[in-house]
Amino acid sequence: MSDQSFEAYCEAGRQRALALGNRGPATFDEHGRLTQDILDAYYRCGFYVFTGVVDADEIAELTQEFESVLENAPVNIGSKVDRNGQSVRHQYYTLSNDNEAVAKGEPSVVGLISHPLMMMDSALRLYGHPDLLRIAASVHGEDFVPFHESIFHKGAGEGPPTNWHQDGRTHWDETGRALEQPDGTGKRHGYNLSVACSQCTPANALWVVPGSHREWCLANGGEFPSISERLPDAVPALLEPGDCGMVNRSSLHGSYANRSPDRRVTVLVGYHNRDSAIGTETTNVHAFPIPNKKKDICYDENYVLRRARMIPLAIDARRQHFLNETPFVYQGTWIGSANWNEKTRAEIAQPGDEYWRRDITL
Ligand SMILES: O=C(O)CCC(=O)C(=O)O
Repeated sequence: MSDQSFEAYCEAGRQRALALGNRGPATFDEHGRLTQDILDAYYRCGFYVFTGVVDADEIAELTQEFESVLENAPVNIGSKVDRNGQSVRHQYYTLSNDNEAVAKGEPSVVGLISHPLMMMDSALRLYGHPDLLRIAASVHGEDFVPFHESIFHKGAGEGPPTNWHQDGRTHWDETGRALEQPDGTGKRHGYNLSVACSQCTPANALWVVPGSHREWCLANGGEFPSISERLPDAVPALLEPGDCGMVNRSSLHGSYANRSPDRRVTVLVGYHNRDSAIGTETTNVHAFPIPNKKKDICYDENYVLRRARMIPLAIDARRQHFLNETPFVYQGTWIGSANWNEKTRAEIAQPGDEYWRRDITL
């Protein structure tokens, strides 16, 4: 299809997105819970865009730290050094190797960075952001637990596509209907919340099919569409820096290759409902340096509570940095010290026992 028709598709998608009624500031009631109109729109559409959640100074800190992490990416798959010849500190980069470019000595493209809480203090602090945690408590209950974190990087003109998919793999009935109820109760797959560090336009954004979270495409021998298909009902999650796109992991979502002149950087965090995690048997695809492996697992309480510790640790790291902010009070339980200091920094990064080894795929 021509560029012109992609532009037209993008423009139509923008109009559809703005007409859905699922975007605006995060507003909370007197108990600190999201107002019902927001929850209703989220449950109806399977995603919601919160505008203006993270302030510009914090986005600047995130972006600055992200740039140095990006600079330290392996120059090509398997390299131990970055493009400046410096040793690579972490092996958490998902790269696409274009063989022709590699033959010419050009660096690979970084599409995804996993486990930013260990690489960027600004990401750890973001993870303890009071409004993000109020949103989590509103959707998943006060004792919500972690999911997984990463940073999507769709470089200008070179960002790789993300195939259409639904992440949720467990909480469907045998016919492929979601166990999650229309009011958000029941066993569920949680959400991915993308915090925008750059502008997310139709050309570089994550796209979502509204209402698709009720039915599993893979049930009864079904398949996900190819990302070469421009789905007629899909809409882009349009974000300005500081906005957050919350996408039910059961929704069909994906992103087209970014051929636009604007790069996209979105920090992805997420949380789960505790009862949907503990005791669930599934296939974990996140508790690896990069998402290229899987293992069958049943999440026991110890696993979940050790991972849940990252929430109060992040709140404490944030409290030490943003002295004038009222910290969120987490009502869940966890195992381990929740004081952020050099000892706990070393504990969460202990080789072979890093915190992300207990990421929770549902
Ligand atoms: O942001 C993107 O392009 C993809 C995000 C995604 O696939 C996910 O959150 O599962």
